[in-house]
Amino acid sequence: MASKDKKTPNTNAKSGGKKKEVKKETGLGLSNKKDENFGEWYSEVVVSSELIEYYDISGCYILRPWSISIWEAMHDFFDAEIKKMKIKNCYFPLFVSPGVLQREKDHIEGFAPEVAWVTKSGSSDLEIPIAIRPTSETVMYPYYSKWIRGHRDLPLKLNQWCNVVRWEFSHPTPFIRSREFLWQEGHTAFATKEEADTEVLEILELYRRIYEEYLAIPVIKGKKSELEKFAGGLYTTSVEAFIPNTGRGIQGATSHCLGQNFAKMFEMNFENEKGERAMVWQNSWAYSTRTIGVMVMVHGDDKGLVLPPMVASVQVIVIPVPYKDADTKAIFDACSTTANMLSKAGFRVEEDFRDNYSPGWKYSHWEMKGVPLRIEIGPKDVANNQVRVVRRDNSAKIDIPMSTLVEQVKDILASIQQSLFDAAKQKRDEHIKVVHTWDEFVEALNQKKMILAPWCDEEDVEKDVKARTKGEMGAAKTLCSPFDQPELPPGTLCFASGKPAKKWTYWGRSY
Ligand code: 87F
Repeated sequence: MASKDKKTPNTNAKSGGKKKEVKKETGLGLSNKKDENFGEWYSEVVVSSELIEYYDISGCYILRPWSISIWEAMHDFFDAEIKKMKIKNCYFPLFVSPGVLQREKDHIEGFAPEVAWVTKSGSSDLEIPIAIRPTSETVMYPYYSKWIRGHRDLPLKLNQWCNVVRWEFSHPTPFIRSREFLWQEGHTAFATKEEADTEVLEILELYRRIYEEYLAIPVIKGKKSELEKFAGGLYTTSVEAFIPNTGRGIQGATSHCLGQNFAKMFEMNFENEKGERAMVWQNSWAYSTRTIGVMVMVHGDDKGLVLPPMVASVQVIVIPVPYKDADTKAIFDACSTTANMLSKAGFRVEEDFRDNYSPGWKYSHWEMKGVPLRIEIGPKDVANNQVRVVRRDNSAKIDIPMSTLVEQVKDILASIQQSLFDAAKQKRDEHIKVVHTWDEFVEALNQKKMILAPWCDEEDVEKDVKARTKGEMGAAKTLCSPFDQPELPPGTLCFASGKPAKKWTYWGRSY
């Protein structure tokens, strides 16, 4: 093992590296506290838990196996679900020719500064510079146009798992805002708007499930305002999460109905059943590695990462606790037996048999990495045919007889998954404030709340709210209008304009 890894739980610890050398228990972990120094805490957690390593290009990060395994857990779920929906995977090139990119120039205008270009090969300039995909509409749709001829070619439902590059200039944050990130992008084309509308919501439901069932993070499903929607589309739906420590909302994933805008630009039309030319209806949808950042921010604590069991590549870590004069072999054998038993039962288990680290060091290490359950086995446990189980989320310790271990581990992991969600939801809900007036709105914003307010749904009013709340912390904007709308009694007025309100909308500062 590389000497760097040995430093994990305690960046100040001596990491000498000689085998056999038993490390002192330092009890040290993170040097920043989540509630005192959130930004620094986050930067420290993502590195110390071995999710990422910083890279020498700003805004780019190395995703280490620990983060990729989380990405894979979500991938496996989502990929299987979209296959049930008859969506097929494909792969289009990373590069975009400038001509095609320009074809959607209306909506790309705002995004243009973020597009990265390849201008040289070796030392010679390319005759025509080549763009790197920031998203793949312009890459894919010329071929959709070619492949879609008649109504029998529809629906065309493709997805790709890939990287994209957006040369952001605002402050980069690992997972949350990076210049290259991983995502899946789905691009589908239908004969009718009804089919497209249905799919938008089916995909959004999968995104809700990724957040709520896998990452244990409550989200709000809703529709984006005209100002905040994807400009190239007809309407945008999203799942919105909330980071209590910063009081910011964060868009978790988006599912767009593109309408026929791109069909016009890229001439995606087909002969319908009546023999007439018709234009396709399209959707596009994506979630990215940002999901992992939201998970770290919501569940992490002062000991490091906290992984929901559903996405943990190691759900249970087994650690031998040998004492002087104790029968070490019996302890190690009990660890292996335990790990094998749990592994056979379908849990993701590992043993930490390294002999150059003390049990205490190992406890801190696996706590830092967020493993949901730790099993400690010492001489007393061997004698009693039991193990000691410690929960990462609440530090509860339980002695469990080997005879009921499998069932109990199953129950405890389920309970951890549920508790994480419940705790996150309770905290999120405490930060939601319903307001009716501008003064209440400003007060709630200063208290870092996510605000639910009746709104007239006018773009000028939204722009005005942005302008009036501009400041060091960033302006407030609409997050979404929840599908689940509270009752809006007749006569309710917009909190910002005083005009009749049309809907309830979530507002807040956001990432
Ligand atoms: C940055 C540079 C160039 C976002 C960009 O949300 C273009 C864009 O089109 C751009 N940043 N977007 C919008 C992406 C829309 C849409 N694409 C497919 C999605 C889901 C997946």
